[in-house]
Amino acid sequence: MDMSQPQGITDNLDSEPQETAEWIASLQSVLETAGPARARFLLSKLSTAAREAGLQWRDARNTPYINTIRASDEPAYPGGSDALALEEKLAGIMRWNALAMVVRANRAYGELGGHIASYASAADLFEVGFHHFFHARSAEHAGDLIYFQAHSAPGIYARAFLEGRLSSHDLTYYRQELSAKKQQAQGLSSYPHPWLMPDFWQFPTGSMGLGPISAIYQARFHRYLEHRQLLTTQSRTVWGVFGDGEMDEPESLAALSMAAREKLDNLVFVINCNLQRLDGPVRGNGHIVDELETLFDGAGWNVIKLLWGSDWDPLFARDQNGELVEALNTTVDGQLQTFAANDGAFNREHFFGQTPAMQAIGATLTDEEIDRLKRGGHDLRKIYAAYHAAANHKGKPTVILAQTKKGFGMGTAGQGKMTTHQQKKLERQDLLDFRDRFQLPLTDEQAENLAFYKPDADSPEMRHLMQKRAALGGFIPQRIDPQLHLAVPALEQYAQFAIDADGKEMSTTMALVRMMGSMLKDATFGKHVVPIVADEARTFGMANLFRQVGIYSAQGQLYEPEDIGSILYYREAKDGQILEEGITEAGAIASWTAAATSYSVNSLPMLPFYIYYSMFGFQRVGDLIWAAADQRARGFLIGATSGRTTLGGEGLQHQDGSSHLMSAAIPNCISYDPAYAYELAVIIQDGMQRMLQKHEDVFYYITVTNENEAQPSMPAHATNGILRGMHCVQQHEKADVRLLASGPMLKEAIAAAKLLKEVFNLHAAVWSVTSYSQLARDGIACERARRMQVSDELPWITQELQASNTPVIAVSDYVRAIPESVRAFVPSRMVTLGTDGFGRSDTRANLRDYFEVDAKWIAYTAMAEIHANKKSAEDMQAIAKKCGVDLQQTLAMHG
Ligand SMILES: Cc1ncc(C[n+]2csc(CCOP(=O)(O)OP(=O)(O)O)c2C)c(N)n1
Repeated sequence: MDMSQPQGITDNLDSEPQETAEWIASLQSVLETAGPARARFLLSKLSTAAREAGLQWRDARNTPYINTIRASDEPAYPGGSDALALEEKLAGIMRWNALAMVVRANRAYGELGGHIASYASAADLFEVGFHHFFHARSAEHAGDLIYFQAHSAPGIYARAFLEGRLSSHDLTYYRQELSAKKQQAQGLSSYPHPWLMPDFWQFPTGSMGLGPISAIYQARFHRYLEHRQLLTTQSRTVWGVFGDGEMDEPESLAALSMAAREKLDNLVFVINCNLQRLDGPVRGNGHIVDELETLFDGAGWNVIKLLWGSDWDPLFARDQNGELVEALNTTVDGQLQTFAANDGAFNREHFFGQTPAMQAIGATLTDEEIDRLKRGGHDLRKIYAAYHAAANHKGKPTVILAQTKKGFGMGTAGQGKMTTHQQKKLERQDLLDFRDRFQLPLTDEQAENLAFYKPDADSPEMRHLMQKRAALGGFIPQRIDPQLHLAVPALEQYAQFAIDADGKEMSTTMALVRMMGSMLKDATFGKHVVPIVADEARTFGMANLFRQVGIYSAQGQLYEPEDIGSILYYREAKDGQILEEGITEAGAIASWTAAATSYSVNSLPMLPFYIYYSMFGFQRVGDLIWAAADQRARGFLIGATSGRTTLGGEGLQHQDGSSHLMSAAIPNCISYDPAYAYELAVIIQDGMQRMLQKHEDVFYYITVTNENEAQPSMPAHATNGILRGMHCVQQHEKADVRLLASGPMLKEAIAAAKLLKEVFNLHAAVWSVTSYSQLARDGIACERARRMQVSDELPWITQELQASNTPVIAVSDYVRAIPESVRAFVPSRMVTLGTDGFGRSDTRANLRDYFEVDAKWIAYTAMAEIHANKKSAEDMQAIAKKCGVDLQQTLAMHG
């Protein structure tokens, strides 16, 4: 027999049932007499023997389509059947109020939208957490962190209503934040949002996929704080309740192996496998649960399948020859959905009717009982058992794959229906059925009118609800901003070298790293700094920090690094401070967000600097940056090797000409593109003060470059202009032209001014524009203030340029749209130069020539404006030549 052949289909058929039974009996006997450890040992020995014999056998990653936790291993339910009954009742009330909220809003305004079916399927999963597991922040407990599935928000509002945190008046303003304000109500945001409901929501999970990766890095950041002895986080668990469809998102799965590698047993995912997403089944032709089991198990997670309710246990007990389990193994999700959408009689015929043995099992139940057979995620007892196991599992993160029915309880109106996701209107009869299904004490009229229902405060269910939350420390979710004071170091302490640079050559990246290195040395402040990189620390000259503060590694360093003899050796340490995330910008930004919101989540302000290739920031992980903005992050994003022409040689995928366009759209992101080290210092100092001392919910995006240049010392009185967006670096009373330039373009503008003087004896004044986007925002704000009759103040750029009406040339190493954004506030003719188009691989000089942004092109553009319509084409060509530009050749080459 050729034992090297992989297993074939015929191997699945049992040719020797007697022999099989003997093997199984032996295993059971070992289990009973010697215990599970011995049984596991023998199985692994058998597996080794099989491998050595060349069998090419490996255990399937999938377990059968049944619950992982056996009924006999379930812990007692806290409070017993009384508590169970009350909690079931409460879950019904939550479901009703959530439904009523959505349907009412849409009856009034059909455009508002909202979701019923998702929370209807997730309610029990949420409720067991709320009653028994989710700790609020209190004197005794720092609080668990829960990432709630965003579109199940109505369920969270419904709970807050019973808890007395929201009134019925508030509930009528679901998805109507603006109208609510006018009516002294708390508007309820569609999805969790820390700006719109700042005392309530902690994590903005509305964009699918961001919740899972954020939860993982949040749990990891807790470990980091713990290992650095900054915070005790051991009792805290990060929970994430997500949809099975959401697992399609690459970000959802992106960090699974990291979570396992870091042994994040402070992390639990609950995936609500209602088998449906928006359009239809998640895996109609397969099992999403099995697929996720394989993925999570393969990544190293503890996987708990929670598929069937307690009423299935007697059915499995009767399943002598395994036909029921085999039917579940082979019934694909699309079919399971159809079973969910149909009644008991249908299920008897089409599911239990498959074999005589199954028919016999089905015959023990009435149609009504078959209809009510619960999936695991709707059985509080089973859910409790799974959560209990997850919360107590050591050494691995846990995922609970909970099978539910989408639109549970919505009957023929929605349960398991293909279109249920978007259902937000219910007919009268559907409402009455729903009321009856969950035994709500509402009259027909109340049900029809979608009355919110809250039992009396001294009713058993309300007392139970309040007692349970009191025992877990209070209500959740809850967001705080404790406004803790953190003294930031004085500018001179870490950036004197930049203020008094005196012509010293350095790049702005070098300056930044040096500033950060000094800050890290500060005895009290330094420990709050979190340097983050995604495998580019050496690119940015940060290797010196490896030795200085170490790279965080939960395991420390288990090897002797190759470069141990070097003073900059690669030092990993359990209390290391640098987060070296590897090549995952998504992971790095998730870490940054965890650090940047630590002031709220942990009442421990941290100051993260995430330094990355600017091209791989807003473009690559822009949605995660928006989520950080939503979460009111405070920290620095440093776009290094920035600029379309300043990163020579790298070609179009690495050269960034657009990040400032994207960052400008985020309202609480303050962007700067400084030219000089001293500007960088002033900006960082102001940023630290605003974020850490004034508790402003802003974060900074600063681009730095790797171009070495002579750094001037800071002129007097420059601070205000630097921060507002522009300051004059070369003044001239009678300037013929004004040059505005940001970042690396400033030196080109200065060189252009020199050229204009030397060749044409014309004078140019030059401004360093540290931020076109801040100038534009200021301009828009001033314009509105004037319109609203509150202020006459002119925009800063207008103030700077109003002294004359000579032409303005505004240059950027980014697309023209960036300097264009200030045009409305420039009181004279203006031309913008920028780097629109695809990048190229070449030298900086050639790139700047190609994009027509270098000194000679700036000078020629200035001449063209000075002489606008006054010179012949020949004269202009001659002027261009004097500037060093050949117009005809350029047109011939580039069009
Ligand atoms: C990035 C992103 N893409 C699309 C959506 C729109 N969307 C909201 S919910 C949803 C379906 C969710 O399905 P699932 O995760 O299975 O959750 P369920 O509602 O079934 O519980 C979609 C496509 C979104 N919110 N975010």
